Amino acid sequence: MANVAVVGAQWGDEGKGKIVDWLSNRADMVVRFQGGHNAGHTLVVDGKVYKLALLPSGVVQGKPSIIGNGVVVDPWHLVGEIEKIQAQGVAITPDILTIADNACLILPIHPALDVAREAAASAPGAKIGTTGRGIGPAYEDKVGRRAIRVCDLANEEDLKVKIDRLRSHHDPLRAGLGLEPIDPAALLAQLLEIAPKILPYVKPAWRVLDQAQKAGKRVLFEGAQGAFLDVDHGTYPYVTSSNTVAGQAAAGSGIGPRGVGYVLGIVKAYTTRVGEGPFACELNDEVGQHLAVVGREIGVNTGRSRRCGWFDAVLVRQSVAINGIDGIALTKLDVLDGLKTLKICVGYRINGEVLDYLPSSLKDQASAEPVFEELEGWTESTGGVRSFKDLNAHALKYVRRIEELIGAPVALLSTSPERDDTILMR
Ligand code: 2SA
Ligand code: MG
Repeated sequence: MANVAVVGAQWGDEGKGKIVDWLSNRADMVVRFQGGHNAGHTLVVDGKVYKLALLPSGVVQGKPSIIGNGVVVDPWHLVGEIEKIQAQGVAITPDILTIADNACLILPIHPALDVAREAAASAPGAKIGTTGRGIGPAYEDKVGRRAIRVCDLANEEDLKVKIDRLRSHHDPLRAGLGLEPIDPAALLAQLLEIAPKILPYVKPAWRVLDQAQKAGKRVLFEGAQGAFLDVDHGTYPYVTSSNTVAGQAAAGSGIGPRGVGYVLGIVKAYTTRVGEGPFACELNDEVGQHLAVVGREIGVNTGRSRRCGWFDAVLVRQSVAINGIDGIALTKLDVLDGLKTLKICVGYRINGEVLDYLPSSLKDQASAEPVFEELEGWTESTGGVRSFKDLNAHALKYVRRIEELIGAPVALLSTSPERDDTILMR
């Protein structure tokens, strides 16, 4: 199949950046279909490091790239990111970058609301641990049918009307949080100032995609976050506000479901999550410390430390089902080097019963106790191993057991941050 969708199969930070980098080399076009600048990918191309949050990874390699309708776009952040990447010597032109005209904007009022709400959340469990980028409030305005969209930037009168509509919704909310009312003239001026920097890239993205399809181009759909941060399928309410699963690659870019192609789930050889929420396999001991330190588990985007734990096969099996994952890329196996015994979660004990799936109720999720299976670890280094036959027997056994438990094959194995340390398993 020509097209590939890359999705996080856990709670984000599975190492999508490196795999997307590796795959975008082989694609003709790269598309972002959800989330916003709450994503954070580091790309290393020809020894140069690029940090992207909103731009699709393809731009760095000069591949036509699309910011799809499912993305929420902070135009000021975007212009800043374009300028930063351009300063690194990458040409970003309207031939390379398309911004969907029907994508919704993140306005300065959104991060302000996001941050104020988090700060005001004092009841137990009320804090989500968001990235503070305004993602949630922007999607609220989108589904509330009052968002300002990218296409509105071309029309001052439309902007005025929409700003008024936003005021009637937001001003009471802002007052409740001690924020000043929206200053409509200032917001309008800000939007009119940024508009000419955005509009050259704005197109009906679905058409660009349709034409690429008809010309036989290979498209890479670049997911952000992970399946258990999905607003429907994740550990709600400790989720992001978009659908992060592979199905969204179609709706969030304007292509039919068959156009999505092969679904590659990115899976870390252990589990991490950032922010609040249930995490049955979390380790607060020296093994957790090992994973955090050796795995350098610090967020690209917000610099927050990630919570770490054992591999959760129950979670990933569920992810394989809800995403329609055809194969996985298993990352950071080398982080497990040197651990004597490895554990894999194969069930959850909840209210005295063992379940082989994660139930939807937050209470059940929070009380779930992992049922573990133990495997022998290895002392050999798997870091940088470039051929399947060079993996030691215990590491291979661990990989094979994961495949069995999750019901999907390991299509790629990544053994270091270097792009070339990627083993094609099949
Ligand atoms: P928000 O800001 O509303 O999306 O936050 C809601 C929850 O979602 C979590 N969240 C994330 N967790 C892990 N990684 C994220 N982004 C990755 C990064 C990018 C990736 O490296 O920064 O893997 O694609 C991410 N974005 C949001 C957040 O911690 C809250 O729990
Ligand atoms: Mg990341």
